[in-house]
Amino acid sequence: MEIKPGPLLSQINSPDDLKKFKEEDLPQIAFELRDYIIDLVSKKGGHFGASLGVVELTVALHYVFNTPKDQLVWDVGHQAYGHKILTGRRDTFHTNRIYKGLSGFPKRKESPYDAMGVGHSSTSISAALGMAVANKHKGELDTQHIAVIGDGAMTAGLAFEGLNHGGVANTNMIVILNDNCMSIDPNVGALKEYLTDISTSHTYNKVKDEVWNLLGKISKFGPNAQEIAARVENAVKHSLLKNSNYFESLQWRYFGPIDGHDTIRVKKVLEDLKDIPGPKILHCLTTKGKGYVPAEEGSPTTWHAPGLFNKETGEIVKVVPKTPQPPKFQDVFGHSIIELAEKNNKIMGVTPAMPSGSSLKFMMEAMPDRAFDVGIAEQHAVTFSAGLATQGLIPFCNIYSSFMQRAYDSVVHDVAIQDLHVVMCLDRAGLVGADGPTHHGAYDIPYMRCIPNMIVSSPMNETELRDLMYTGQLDKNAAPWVIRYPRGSGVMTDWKKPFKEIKVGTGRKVKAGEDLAILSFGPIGNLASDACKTLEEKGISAAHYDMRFAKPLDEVMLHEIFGKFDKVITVEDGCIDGGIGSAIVEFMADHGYASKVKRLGIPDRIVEHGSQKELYRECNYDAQAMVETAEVLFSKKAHTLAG
Ligand SMILES: Cc1ncc(C[n+]2csc(CCOP(=O)(O)OP(=O)(O)O)c2C)c(N)n1
Repeated sequence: MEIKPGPLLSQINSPDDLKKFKEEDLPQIAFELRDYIIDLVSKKGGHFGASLGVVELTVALHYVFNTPKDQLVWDVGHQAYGHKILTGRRDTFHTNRIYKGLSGFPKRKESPYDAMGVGHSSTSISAALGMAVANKHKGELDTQHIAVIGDGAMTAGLAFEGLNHGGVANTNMIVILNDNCMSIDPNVGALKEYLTDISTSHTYNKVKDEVWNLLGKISKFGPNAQEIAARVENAVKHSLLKNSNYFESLQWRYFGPIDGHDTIRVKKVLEDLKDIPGPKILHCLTTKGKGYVPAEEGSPTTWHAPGLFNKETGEIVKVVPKTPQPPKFQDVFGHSIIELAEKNNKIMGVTPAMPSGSSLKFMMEAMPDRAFDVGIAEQHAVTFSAGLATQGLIPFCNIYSSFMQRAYDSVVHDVAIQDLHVVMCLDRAGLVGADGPTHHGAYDIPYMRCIPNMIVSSPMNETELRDLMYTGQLDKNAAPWVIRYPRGSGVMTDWKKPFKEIKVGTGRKVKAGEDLAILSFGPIGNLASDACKTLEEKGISAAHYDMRFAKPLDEVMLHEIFGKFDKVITVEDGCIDGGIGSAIVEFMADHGYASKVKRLGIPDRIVEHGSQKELYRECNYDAQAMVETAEVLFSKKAHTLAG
């Protein structure tokens, strides 16, 4: 069924079209925009609650500001669906997150309205500040710079760094703090408590009202806005606001909190703020999932990205499989860590804001004193884990591979150099699918294997994940550890087997063969198993080895492999450059072997979004690619012999 925009929204192909409407039409436009998002996401999937929460803000921003000249930077970008629809992408929005379709996040190559590409959190203030300083330098003083950041993203160190610099940079900049009290899971930490206090304090709100009364005059005064702004500032200075407000103390003029769902109010406030020079912060209170009852009344975490759902009933579509299905690796992690922690009281769990995504929430529920959500704070999560480890505890610090990029120095400086026993579970390692390049866990094998003292492992299946977790927590294996595993399900339904130790630095032969060897790392090895079967049918006998460790490598096994096979294929769900294939080629060179090796994995380019299956195909490391690669290795030999 075709999804039709409402009568006003259907006339809007750009912010210029939006500006043709009268102020009193804006609530209706917001209503239609919300409805369009609900229609589309219910049928096509994607992020949901966050975009619904900023519909009014999005309409007001594009109405008031002169985008794309004015630079509008969304934080994380999962809430930018309304922005995309208003900026010329309404009719292509049904391709959102689909292979070759629109990106689910703002993307510079997609539109001039996407001032900054994004996907990771808390970048917006620094990016907008850089733009503001650049435009000041160029003399473009009339350009506005707006960062829209959630209360969750505001908890990250990077956001603080931007605020700290921005407070003294004296640029034309507005930060809109979109405060809905939620991250993906409930927001955590002292800043969250502070924001709640400031939104509910009577004393504070009395002062705020005085400020607003003055501010309200600015529109009338027009050209004298600067003078009025100075008076506002004085009023603020002489009140308790300056002393009690976090943002004011960092030299940002703080306004709000205001109701972020009152389109006309938000529009008016933005118009006023436009004329006030210097760094400003507008605190908007919003509700995640606003305007869609099942989302407002249900769990915001579920409605963050609910998958397909019935718009009328709010029922989330669940395909009930006829046969038992393998669990997600995340759930294997989540249940296994509890089993291990019950036996070993030194084990602790740490997640930076992904308790549901990583399934650490099971441990947080079962053992609240031993599992922590530390907020969107990857760097802190790693160094905090290092601190726990100095005192003899064994933290399992679970971080998505791509988010771990942000914590690299902590890994080197606080874990590896200190030689601490921290088990870093890298979730979403490899190509993640629809979230695309910002979220692909492409680089962790090289960036971890180059660090001394590091053990880098990956399981081919669920029980291997359990066994690596078990092995990683044994005192005799105390070292900085990495266990990487991908998004999604494994292959075993009967996975809850007794834990077994795996000797560190050992792989295993999955299948014997005579003609060539395929060496895989991680669950991509299951596709290698499929490839071996096809090759067998084609008369090529392929051996298959599951490497399990990228560091230390199983040198005994590698000697055996290179002693026997002159054709080898390596395959990994990670970037080829510097990955395990590279490690194997280094081994080969170091030991004087001369086999023909073909390395498969993520190529040296940015891989866009699509399903994992589509992307493995595109990147040439699915089962078919392995078969074709093997055939090429053989045909080359045939050619050489003939020549
Ligand atoms: C560096 C990083 N860590 C974790 C995430 C995963 N993540 C995506 S959205 C989100 C919550 C953001 O909360 P908030 O900023 O309050 O925005 P809201 O969803 O509430 O609108 C998290 C943790 C991320 N995108 N980037």
